[in-house]
Amino acid sequence: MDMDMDNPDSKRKAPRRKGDDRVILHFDLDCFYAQCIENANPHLKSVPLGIKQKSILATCNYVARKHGVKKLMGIQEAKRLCPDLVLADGEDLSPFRDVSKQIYSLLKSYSWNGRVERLGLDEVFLDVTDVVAYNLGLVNHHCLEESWFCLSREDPERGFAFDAREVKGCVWPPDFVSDRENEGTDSLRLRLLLGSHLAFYLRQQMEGLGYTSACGISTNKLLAKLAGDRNKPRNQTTLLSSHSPVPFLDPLPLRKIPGIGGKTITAMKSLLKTDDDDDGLTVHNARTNPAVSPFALERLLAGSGGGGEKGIGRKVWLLLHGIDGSEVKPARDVPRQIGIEDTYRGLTQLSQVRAGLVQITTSLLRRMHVDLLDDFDAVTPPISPAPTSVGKGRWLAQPKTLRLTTRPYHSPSEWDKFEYNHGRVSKSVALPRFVFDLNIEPESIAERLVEGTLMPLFHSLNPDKSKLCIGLLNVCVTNMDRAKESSRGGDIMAAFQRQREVEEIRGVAFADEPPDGEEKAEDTSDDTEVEWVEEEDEQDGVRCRLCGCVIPVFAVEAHGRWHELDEGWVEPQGG
Ligand code: TTP
Ligand code: MG
Repeated sequence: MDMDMDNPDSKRKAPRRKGDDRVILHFDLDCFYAQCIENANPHLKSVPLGIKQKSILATCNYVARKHGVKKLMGIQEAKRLCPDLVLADGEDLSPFRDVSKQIYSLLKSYSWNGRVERLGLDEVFLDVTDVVAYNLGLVNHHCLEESWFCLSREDPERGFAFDAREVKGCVWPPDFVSDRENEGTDSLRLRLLLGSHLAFYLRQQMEGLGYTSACGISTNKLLAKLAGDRNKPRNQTTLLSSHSPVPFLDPLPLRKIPGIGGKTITAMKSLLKTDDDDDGLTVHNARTNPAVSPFALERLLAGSGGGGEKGIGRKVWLLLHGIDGSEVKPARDVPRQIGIEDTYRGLTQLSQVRAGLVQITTSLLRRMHVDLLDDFDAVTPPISPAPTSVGKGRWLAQPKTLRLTTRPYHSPSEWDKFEYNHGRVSKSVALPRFVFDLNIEPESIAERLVEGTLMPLFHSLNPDKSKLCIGLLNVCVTNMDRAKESSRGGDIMAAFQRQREVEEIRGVAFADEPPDGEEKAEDTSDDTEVEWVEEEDEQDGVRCRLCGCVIPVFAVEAHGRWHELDEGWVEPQGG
């Protein structure tokens, strides 16, 4: 790297771009929960629809957005703006999770390198560098309009026809003029162009399942995500910044940059000596201010002063220049952990705690059957009912650890005092083997697990019964033990084989299995990697520590629960 972190004078050197030989797609489903509900109730597609969680809208469809209704708006305000707004309940996340899984499986099935990463429930990154490189070699430069995009190395007939003279969908900058004559055959433009046609094809496949989406096409995750945001809904944008992404980023509010959180923005404001509100503070303001340098940012954000990790200054500096070396993580066929939680207005009796735990644990066991058994149905309808009977099939992975987490109840008046997780305590034990017995109803297993394991854990976490006032219970299984051929007598390989066959029947290639020890790939030491999870909170509503959205105080709880989905698929219950 050509920057010297210890030398403030190095601050004006343009950072070297890295990773721009990749082609990255970022898909974000349009008004996701609303589309799920609409597909189950098609008559709702043409009316303004809001999806309600407690007293706010988790989302709303685009018909409602035309009336000024917005995501995370309070119901009252939304009704005032749009009296005809139809409200649907969005407390039960199971149908959204099922659709999310279905869309993810679809996209995964088109990947050659297995780099397919979910972000939340409705966003997916795909690294298609290899597919694009392969197709680059197939382009006939004498007949671009009759090009063929090949989706399989084995079967040249699997693919689609396309016109390689133009990028598909929107481009940025909108007035981009290509110098095709001089760009050569391996130009960045041509690779992004191929990426744009693949993105369009994949969006059409998702539409075949009933789901429209926005997509960004660029050379790294940061830029792909931001590009996709440009033209929503049901559209796509290719960032053709063959020289520099800086003009694209410069006008954006700093808070829009994933990886730059509220804490960074507050610190930055002090460095810039500005009182601009968050929307007024742009990337350009920060990038061009003489006080801002990797060195100054490091001093400000890392160590004792800022509390950030070493190297944060440089990371932020690179972000301001559109540089993000972070890899699209390899796809997982089983989640890292599965957790279910519920929030309460203060449980004071042990009998209430016990009942809550039985309910959560029953849901958790059902979720384990869906996510960890190999008999998944590849052609499930978009909204499928949660399984209610005893599970079938074989375990693809068995979690070894059971964790209970509790948190005291915080009344709404305390929400601005405490973070969402304030007072959370957890304890883990080995998960008893009887939970994997598929001949016993989940309800019976749950009763046994609560009585024999979870209640004792609860007592050790909350020894003082006289002060009981529980606001949250979370039960989670983790530490997955993937089934091996040797220990399963060949079952697991047969399972993967069956899974492949199902995929092949659908006419798509199955992604390579991620290598064992895939965690390593996530823990990359790449020094231009962006942290995709950030931390901080703020006044004026509350700035979410994870996504940077400012949300009304009353929505903090619901929003926090929603974010649990990002990490390990933790599913909140209604209530
Ligand atoms: P988003 O992708 O942020 O929103 P969206 O898909 O509804 O709308 P858009 O067309 O702008 O992409 O989030 C995906 C889903 O996650 C959303 O449908 C509802 C849910 N969600 C919450 O439950 N709470 C939240 O705070 C947010 C931001 C989203
Ligand atoms: Mg979305």
